[in-house]
Amino acid sequence: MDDNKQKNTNKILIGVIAVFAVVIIGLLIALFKPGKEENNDSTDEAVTEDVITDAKAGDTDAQAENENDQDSDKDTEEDASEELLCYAGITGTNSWENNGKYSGQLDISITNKTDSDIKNWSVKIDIGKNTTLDSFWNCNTSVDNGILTLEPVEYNGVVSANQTLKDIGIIVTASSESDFKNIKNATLYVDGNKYELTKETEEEVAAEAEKTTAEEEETTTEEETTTESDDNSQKKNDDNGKTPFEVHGKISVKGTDIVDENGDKFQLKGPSTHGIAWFPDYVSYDTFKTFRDDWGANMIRIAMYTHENGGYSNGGDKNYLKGLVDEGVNAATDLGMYVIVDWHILQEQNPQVYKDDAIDFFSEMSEKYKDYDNVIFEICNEPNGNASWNDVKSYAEEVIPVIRTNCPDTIIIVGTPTWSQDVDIAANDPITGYDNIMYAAHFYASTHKEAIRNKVTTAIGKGLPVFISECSICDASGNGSIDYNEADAWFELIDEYNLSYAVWNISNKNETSSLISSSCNKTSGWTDDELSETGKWFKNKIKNDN
Ligand code: IDC
Repeated sequence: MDDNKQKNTNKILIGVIAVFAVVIIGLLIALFKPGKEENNDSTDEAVTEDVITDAKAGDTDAQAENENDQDSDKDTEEDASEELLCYAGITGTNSWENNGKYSGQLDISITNKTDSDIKNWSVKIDIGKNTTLDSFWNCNTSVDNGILTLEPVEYNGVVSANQTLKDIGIIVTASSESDFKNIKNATLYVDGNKYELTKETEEEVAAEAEKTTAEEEETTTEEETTTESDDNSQKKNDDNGKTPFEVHGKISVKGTDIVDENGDKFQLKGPSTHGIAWFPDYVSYDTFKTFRDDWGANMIRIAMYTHENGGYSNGGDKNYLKGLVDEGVNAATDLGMYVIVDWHILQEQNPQVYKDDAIDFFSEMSEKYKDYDNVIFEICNEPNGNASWNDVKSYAEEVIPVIRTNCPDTIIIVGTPTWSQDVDIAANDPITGYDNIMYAAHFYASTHKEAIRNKVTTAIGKGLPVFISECSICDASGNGSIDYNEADAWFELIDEYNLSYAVWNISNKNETSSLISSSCNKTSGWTDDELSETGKWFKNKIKNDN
């Protein structure tokens, strides 16, 4: 009896333990079920997705693994419907037929909607094996078997939290229009791995969607307000509530001064773009408007490089570049601002090198803008190296008459040797036979000091009209430190002689001369915090210097 009792007790105990064990195991399974895992690791996701892709492609191992794991399958379906937080975008902005082939410009952006910076990015684009890469900007490139890889240049290696990196562009030539149109996917990689970070839960997606809609609504309202204020601000930037052009009209050169249509001395002042092929996004109405309304600028200089970076005469896409110039001229004109079209020679040193192109270009520009009284032509940014004043002068004597055929009295700025410093030399032998010709003097205050100021005063003393069509307060590389004392000395001279000036440069490139902070991707409406040190200094200068 006792034995039986003992056996029964044991059976009950074993039963209880078994039930308990089943419950614990059940709980553990429920807790660690893959479906409940948080998908916060991009690498895991990429792997899951790869498995699916492989399975579709018929990889039996991957398929078996996949079929055995329904939950993981379900997860992936959910992942696919989730919005990516970080991704590369690609937009075609311009395309054209090119000798039986098809060329076009593609702008690439990288969006980072997370609170952490993205570093070591690269972007891969399947351009196809028959497509060639013609030019690119703000990125390094390599092409392997039809796959184009873009990598950062020294100043855009980080995509800051909650920012979109822009201004990366390429121009490609494809065999046909459809091949070109097929280039539509750009994939983001970080540290060499595909980067497809998605939101963690559906709730978050919903919350984000709600936020976006709210933001969109806000933006729409803002846009409405902007459009309204646009109408008013067409008339802004002058005491009379008129645009600079409405007040000053057609300008001309009298003695060493620029005078307005009333014959009053007038000073043009405003920023210069960086090379428009490098930073096309800043060639816009909104960008220029910010300079007009927030900075008090009455002029914009549009710098089109002729040599560097697939410049106009060095393999650049002429139609695309002329299109950008046109956008800039029209934006400035709509805003009632004066605008310089700058043939930005630099690395080729001598303007004679691309003279034929210059003649064609200015023939076309002067015809196109002959009725635009706000346009100024700058025919050779900075002759340098061995280019003598004789070279420059004889170049100018061929280009000026071409412009004069269409524009009898438009102001023309002629560059001078030694990176537009030798105005004193030009003053000894100026171009004769034409009115409204000015001569360029450029300075970068940390490098160019008293000696160059003396050249300017000497030239003016000899009656030469000087235009400071490019300047900054850092060194001649466009970078380095700012020399505020020399900058002040230059502006004393500018004020004393009523000199007009253009400030290098409208971009957020990570160099001292850029006016916009390199961490800011906005192309207009910058707060002071979003300006570089140089930007803050010049904003104050342009605004308060009357
Ligand atoms: C510089 C730009 C720099 C670019 C370089 C190309 O700031 O980002 O990489 O050109 O050569 C000039 C030129 C102007 C230069 C600038 C600074 O007119 O094109 O821009 N500078 O070096 N003259 C004196 C200085």
